[in-house]
Amino acid sequence: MSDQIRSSILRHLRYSLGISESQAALADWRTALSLALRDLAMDPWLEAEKRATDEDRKRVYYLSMEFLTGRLIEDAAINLGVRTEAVVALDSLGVSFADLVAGEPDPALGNGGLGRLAACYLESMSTLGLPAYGYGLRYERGLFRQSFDEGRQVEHPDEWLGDGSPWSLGKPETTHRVSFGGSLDGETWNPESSIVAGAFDTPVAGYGGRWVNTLRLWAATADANLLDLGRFNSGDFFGAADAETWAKTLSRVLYPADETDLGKRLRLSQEYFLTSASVQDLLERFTSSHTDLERLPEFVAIQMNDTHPAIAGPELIRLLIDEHGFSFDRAADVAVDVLGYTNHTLLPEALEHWSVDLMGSLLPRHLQIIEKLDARIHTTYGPAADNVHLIDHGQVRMGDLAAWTSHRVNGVSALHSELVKTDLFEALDELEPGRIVNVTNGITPRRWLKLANPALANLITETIGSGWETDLDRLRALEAHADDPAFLDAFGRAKHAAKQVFLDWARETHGIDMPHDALYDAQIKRIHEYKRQLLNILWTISRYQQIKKDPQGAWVPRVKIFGGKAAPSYAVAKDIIRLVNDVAEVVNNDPETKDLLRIVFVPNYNVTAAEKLIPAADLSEQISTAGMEASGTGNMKFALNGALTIGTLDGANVEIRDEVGPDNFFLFGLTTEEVAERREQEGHARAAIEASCVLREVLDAIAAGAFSPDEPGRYAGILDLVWNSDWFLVASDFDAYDSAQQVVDQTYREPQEWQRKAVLNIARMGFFSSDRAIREYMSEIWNVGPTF
Ligand code: 26V
Repeated sequence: MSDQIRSSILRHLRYSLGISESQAALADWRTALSLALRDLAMDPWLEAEKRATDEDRKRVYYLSMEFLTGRLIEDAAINLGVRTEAVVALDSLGVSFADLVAGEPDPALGNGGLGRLAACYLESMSTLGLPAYGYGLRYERGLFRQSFDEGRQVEHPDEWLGDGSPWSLGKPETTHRVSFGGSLDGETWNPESSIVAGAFDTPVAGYGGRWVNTLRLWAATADANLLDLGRFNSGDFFGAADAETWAKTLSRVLYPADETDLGKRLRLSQEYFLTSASVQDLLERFTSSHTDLERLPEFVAIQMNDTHPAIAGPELIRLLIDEHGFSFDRAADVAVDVLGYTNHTLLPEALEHWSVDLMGSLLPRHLQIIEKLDARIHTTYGPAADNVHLIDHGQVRMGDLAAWTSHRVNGVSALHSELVKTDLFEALDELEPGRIVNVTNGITPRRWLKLANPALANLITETIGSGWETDLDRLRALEAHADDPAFLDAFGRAKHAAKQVFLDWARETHGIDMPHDALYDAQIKRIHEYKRQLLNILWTISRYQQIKKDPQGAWVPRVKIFGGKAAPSYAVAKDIIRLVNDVAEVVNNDPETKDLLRIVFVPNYNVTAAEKLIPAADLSEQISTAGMEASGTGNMKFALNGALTIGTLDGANVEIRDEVGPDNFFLFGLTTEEVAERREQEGHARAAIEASCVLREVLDAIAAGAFSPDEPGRYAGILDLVWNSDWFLVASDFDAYDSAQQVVDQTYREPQEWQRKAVLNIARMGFFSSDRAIREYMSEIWNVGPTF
């Protein structure tokens, strides 16, 4: 096989790229290897599509505005079973696989958890042999690249397409016209303009290479009609291209905000562009081999990843009525049977709504359909549905629209799904019991263990054999080794090796140095007040102050690692980033403390950084205000890689703790119910601060400018929030967090005890495989039977 790969690389270098071996730069070898691997995926890819068609299998369509795939080369090589062969082939050509992969762009087509979940799920659907398409947008620019300037976040454009994107196959013959604006004549829509969506396909190979699905990303394509020749000929060259510029804008940028709906008109246009192109595409596939659209639900399941594609219901209904002669009621019934909706957040500011004016001007026919859907709910359920409104106060509520046009609504952890029932869609749960279900998130063990952590993956395979890659429950067999000192030693060496990989990467990529022998304590995720990076840095300051008081004390050396981006418009989140960096500047340069406490803010956190960092971590910070983190998936990745969690009873933390056992999890903090009660108490923040001398001292130091001597008032805003409102209960949870951190230290002082707990965490993580999650979607939501 390595010979075959070698000659394929050479062939692509010469005949696809037109470059001779002696002239090839590393980037050329990278492209050639990508093309060679893509070739290996091609036969199973075409075969999968053929089989799905021949056997008339039900297909799943996963609609998502975000797919955070991470780098593709190594993942494809592993899943196609040729990683070793690819390394050997390149070696024989004098090229290092590691160097080659290190320069691969990481497509940042997502903001965070929701986009990464979509990528894990696509990979699992392929591994399970489920015929599926991921549908998304091919943003020219992904999420911004982050750097720091004097501690402040600076955003730079992301240029992920710079390498010509060898993995994505343009399909010029696959296009759909998406219409906008115009007017209604009764129920006839006369749109004002349209934009052509062109398909770009990326293969998603399942583990073992037996099945390959498609990630189809839509790009706004050049369309001759868009150039206004009249204006052009009259000399208005720029004005002539206005329509074309607007069209191209649709797939230009990914929204970097995950808490506000900025740029409303563009954002809604992007969502409709994705949804309409995808629904047209899947209907075309269906009608090419079927005649009876009434039977669509037997052959098609559409999953809406949050409300971003929630216009799918009205769009499908529109197409069934306007193009296929359905009645409104039949069309609505079919749509509900086909659609499913996953909710990923309860945060009110992230629940999308669009003004009736905007919806009416951009999508008048859809607005009309939404009004009819709203009326239908009230005729069906009568007064019991009095509180249900798809349109309210001049706003179209996309969460309610998605929920009421789906046969299943799911939350992403047990706790979150309960809150979806009680706090978000109470009427739906009462009127249609059983419609709201839970599917706890999962992660793919291929990328998050086998690829990211070869040292640990090899140890596991040596100890319990292979097979865990596709049956993660087999990790349970590691329990039998949790008391074996030789095995624990080997685990310690694997962790040590992973730390070395992270250290080398951090030094080479970012010029950051840190001690090797320390407790690596990491919090990596979007910067959000509810995730409470602030709690973490306040505690870090308290540790600094304690060490300063007792520099000879028996402190457990710690490296506090932070990673994450703030939405460019989220001022408080940006202040938190700056505070972490300012504190790092003081602590890391203090000779008395720098070997005992180090703060590292890894810039530009992304999938690649996560792959380096997670295997190296000893402690995973999952410290959100209870009730606010829908699930979390980083929490699962850390535990699978043998980090212990310090966390609140929030999201999937609850289930992680249930699985690994309370003794193997550092729990602290208020529960969801206690959070609600505490928020009702007048002056709770001030009371909590006054009861905690440790916290008080921390806040006083910040206020005195200890970390911003040139501008002592820099953090007045943050301090005011903590003292006077503290919605996220940083002050209320501080002392409990501090106590839990003391237990962390005590445990870490007993290396075998720590390692035993870490191994038990790994052994009990089987449940959190995305294969399990996808099987649940298959049986509870998509109604598709087992595959292979
Ligand atoms: C909202 C918006 C609003 C408009 C602008 C762009 C944008 C982009 C994303 C979002 C919603 C973000 C929701 C999200 O990522 N939720 C996370 O989903 C993870 C996967 O289920 C879950 O583990 C995290 O707990 C949850 O925060």
